[in-house]
Amino acid sequence: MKMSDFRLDGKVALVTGATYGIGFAIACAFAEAGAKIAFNTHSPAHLEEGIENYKAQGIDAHGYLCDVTDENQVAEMVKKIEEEIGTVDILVNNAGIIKRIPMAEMDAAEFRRVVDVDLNAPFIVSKAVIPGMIEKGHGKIINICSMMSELGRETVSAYAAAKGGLKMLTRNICSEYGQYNIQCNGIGPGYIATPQTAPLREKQPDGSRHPFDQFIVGRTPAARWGSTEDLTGPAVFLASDASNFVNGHILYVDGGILAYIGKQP
Ligand code: NAP
Ligand code: GCO
Repeated sequence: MKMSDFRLDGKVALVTGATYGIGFAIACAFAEAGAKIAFNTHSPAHLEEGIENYKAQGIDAHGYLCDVTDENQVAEMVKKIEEEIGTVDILVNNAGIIKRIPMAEMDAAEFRRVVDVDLNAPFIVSKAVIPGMIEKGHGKIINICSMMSELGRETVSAYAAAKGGLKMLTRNICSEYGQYNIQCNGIGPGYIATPQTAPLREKQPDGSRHPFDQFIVGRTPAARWGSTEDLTGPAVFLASDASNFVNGHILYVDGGILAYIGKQP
């Protein structure tokens, strides 16, 4: 093993849903490690904004308008990436949504949409890049899982079902394609400060912290929310040759939440 095994020089990385938030931070770290970056968004307004966000970091990223739940759009995007940058070496299935609704009040259509973006889309995008990886003789797929791949909580039934499923999709891609030198692993972030979790951190009318914010800090041995940068080292490791014998693993990056029973009274 050489320290240069942690580098991603010349590798083509596709990070889905990466105009901001966790995906953006991971893509920026990949670029710093030497990779060429492709990202997508399903919002036309975010496409230019995303490209500008990367430019501001000195990164010449290729942005694509693509809804990851649409098989045709994904196939078209992967074809364009191959023509414009090269075959995808590294895929991060990061795009995701959450709907916080008590299960008994949730419409089946809302449940299906969450499963569509958070579970079906990683299947669709992985399926689109795996043939190119087989041809190239190597590939890395990183699925962004969650605490909810292991734990439940009120109002997030669809999200937990999807992220639990994503953990098993990770193990299955490893099982099926490990023989082609493709490693598929997951990252399970703890509670990270991004737009997705902003409603859980909103200040109360009296200026005090949101009760959920206090709950999470108390539930995390590190006693803080995670930052997007907390995820970048683990992501670079799982994208690099330094992790070539790590396969089907979910790396929880959670400040210790899953190890902790909670504060004693
Ligand atoms: P975020 O700030 O809400 O970003 C989500 C991204 O997904 C956006 O860039 C959005 O892009 C994209 N997206 C959503 N639907 C899409 C679709 N149909 N097609 C293409 N892109 C789509 O979320 P985040 O907090 O950075 O989360 C990123 C991932 O980490 C998600 O999978 C999330 O579940 C997971 N995660 C987050 C946390 C946390 O605490 N924040 C913890 C564990 C896991 P556009 O709107 O521009 O299309
Ligand atoms: C929630 C949160 C979580 C986090 C994350 C935890 O409402 O509980 O949004 O689901 O985003 O996935 O790992």
